[in-house]
Amino acid sequence: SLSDDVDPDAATMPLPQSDERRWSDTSAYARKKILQSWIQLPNGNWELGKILKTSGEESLISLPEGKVIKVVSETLVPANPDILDGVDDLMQLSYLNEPSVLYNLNYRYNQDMIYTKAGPVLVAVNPFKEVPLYGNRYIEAYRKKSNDSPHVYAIADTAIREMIRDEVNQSIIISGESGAGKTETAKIAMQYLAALGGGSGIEYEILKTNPILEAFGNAKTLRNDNSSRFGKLIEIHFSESGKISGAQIQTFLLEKSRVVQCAEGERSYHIFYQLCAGASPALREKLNLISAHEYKYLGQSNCYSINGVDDAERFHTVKDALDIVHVSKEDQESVFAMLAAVLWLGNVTFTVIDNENHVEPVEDASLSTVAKLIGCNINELMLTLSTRNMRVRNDTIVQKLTLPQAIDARDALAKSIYSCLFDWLVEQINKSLAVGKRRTGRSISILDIYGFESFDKNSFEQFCINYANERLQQHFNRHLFKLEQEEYIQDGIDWTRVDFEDNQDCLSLFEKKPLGLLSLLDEESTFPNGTDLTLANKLKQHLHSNSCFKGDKGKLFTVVHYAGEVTYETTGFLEKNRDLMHLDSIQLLSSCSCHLPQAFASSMLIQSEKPVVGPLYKAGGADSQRLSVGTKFKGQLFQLMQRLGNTTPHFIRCIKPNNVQSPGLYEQGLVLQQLRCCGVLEVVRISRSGFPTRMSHQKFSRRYGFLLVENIADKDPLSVSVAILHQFNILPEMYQVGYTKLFFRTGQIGVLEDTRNRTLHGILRVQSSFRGYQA
Ligand code: AOV
Ligand code: MG
Repeated sequence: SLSDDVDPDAATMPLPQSDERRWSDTSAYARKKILQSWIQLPNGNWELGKILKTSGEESLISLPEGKVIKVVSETLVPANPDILDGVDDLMQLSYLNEPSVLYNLNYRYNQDMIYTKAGPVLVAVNPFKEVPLYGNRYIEAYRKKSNDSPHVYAIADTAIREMIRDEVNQSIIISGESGAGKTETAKIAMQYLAALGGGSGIEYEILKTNPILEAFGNAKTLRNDNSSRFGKLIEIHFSESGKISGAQIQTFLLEKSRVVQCAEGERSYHIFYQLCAGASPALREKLNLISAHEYKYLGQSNCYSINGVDDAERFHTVKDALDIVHVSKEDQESVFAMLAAVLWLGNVTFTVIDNENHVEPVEDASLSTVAKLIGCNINELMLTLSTRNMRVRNDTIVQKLTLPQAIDARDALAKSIYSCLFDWLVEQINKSLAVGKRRTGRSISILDIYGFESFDKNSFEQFCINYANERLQQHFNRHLFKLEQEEYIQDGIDWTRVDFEDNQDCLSLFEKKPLGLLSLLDEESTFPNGTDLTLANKLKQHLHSNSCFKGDKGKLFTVVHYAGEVTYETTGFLEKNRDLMHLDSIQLLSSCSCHLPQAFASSMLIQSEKPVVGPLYKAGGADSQRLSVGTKFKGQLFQLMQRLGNTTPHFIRCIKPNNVQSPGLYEQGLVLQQLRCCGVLEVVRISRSGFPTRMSHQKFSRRYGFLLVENIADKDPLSVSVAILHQFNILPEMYQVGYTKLFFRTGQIGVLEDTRNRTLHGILRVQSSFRGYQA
């Protein structure tokens, strides 16, 4: 039922029956003289076989090892002729089916050609090793257009050109699972923009934001040794002459919980280990630093180092980068003091002081170091960690904390110091990169967020990360499928719809009010008696009939995401969504003698969205006007989508070829699953069968009308256009005439442009030789 301009038999092809054959063009083999076919082995992988004989129901196939097997002809999937091996755009494949695409990407991957076009989308397969594709020589080649193989550089180049030509802001939107290569790809794109738009020196600063943000916002996870734990949009501004004039970075929802807790085999943020390994003896002494494994926050996951990474060396890289973005030495030292304070907070312990299990912090070196590093009174620190001021009617009463409450208070303080520090750094960077007066409004934004994640245990963080990925997926769908096809239909052209996996249902599951995941979570977060279990029950009660939701036992529930099912455990959801910061802690920070804690305290108070509990508010419940983490994140994502909606997007899809971060290992099943869920093959199909070039009747008749032999003086643009098409024998299947526009298949307009150029050239030559004759 899919239209397909390459295979004339497409319309008569039987509908694919199973998922595996969603794209298989199983046409009549004997009739079409197809020589090779893909055979699916019992392990799911595909192998290329020669068709020896087909007779109706069954076919004889010879496999590479010389084995001959008999298969049901229906199951054959046509393979492309060898001449198409490794084509650099999947659009060029005669047979567009899953095994052919898998094979093509694999063929290229084996030769370090990790980039392949899928129509308008660039597919990048992570090499997990250095590949010789980058640097000045390559940048130069793409700039001069002497290299036209698919590359991030080519995408960045197109973005710059289109920004200048159309005067429209551009975006480079990078997506893919965790560990697929988004962050590396974003850096490669930045490298190209910096090389072409450089000159003022600001480009150097822009590149140096990467090591800083990665140190503070990336960590080793089970999926990726350098996993981004925040989302990032960097908007690079250009002057009229195409030179970089500044940049602005926006970050999204940093994973705070990692500061105090991370899973076995994972690490906290890189900067902690870098500081412990790389600090000079003087700094060590000043911060009272000990080694990483002596800090409880870092010790709990039993993982201190990353293969091939020298944390001490990275520390120096980060310090140099901080210099370059104008963070003063003094501020840098304050930053390191905050990091040390967070680490030492984790080592603060408590003792029980009465028979009601109330506790107070042990007065040891950990506690006094924290007080010294943030510059507060040690007694006030002790009180903040062991008591809570509460307003009951008109009195303020002091409540003593039990051990779990005190640990929560301590960890909350550590998390907020860290996340404020992160925001503060981004603010400093933005000040340094500020666009200034030379702003033209032209920009290229690069989006690099945390990729889709599915672990054995998934919590609130994965919930938010995967929700963000759903949003991004919809942007991709809208742009490449929905809007494209709507334009065809609106203009009344003959078009058979290409189906795509719309993820609106899953997004609605998150966003619907009042019965969506986020609303229900918010509601339960405001109930004083809400627990992780009551939340799980509430979700199951209201959402059990939603096709994207599955209730599981206890605190578990499953969401059917575009990229697969993920089972979440509600443990900690309410607390993380509320993200309460006790006023006592904010007051403690504002009383500090160091300037960073003071700045953090005021930013926490100013940020009206920040829920605060304390004497001003009722105990246990957050002020209802303050936004929860989930709702705030949703708002940020909406804004992001709006901003991206005003740009011309360029999409890059990163693919992770294996789960062990190894070079040279290409797992068919894993790659296929990623290609399927992000709709890469549908994109190719739509581009191939679609009409990507379009021009209004007016513009077309103006541009090519002079080529006509007949007189067109009093004709309307539509008639002129049709006359042009006829005169140049453009085949009817190569174009469509819409109400307002003409639509062309790929490459068609080129023929006309050539004629136009030749004719114009001829006219000019005649003119100049005429002038020459006169002279
Ligand atoms: P991600 O950004 O997509 O994951 P990264 O960009 O961090 O993934 O890539 C993971 C690792 O793959 C990198 O640390 C490199 O070792 C390797 N890699 C990726 N692209 C390339 C390349 N072009 N050349 C060489 N090595 C590469 V996450 O942030 O976890 O979603 O949240
Ligand atoms: Mg990343």
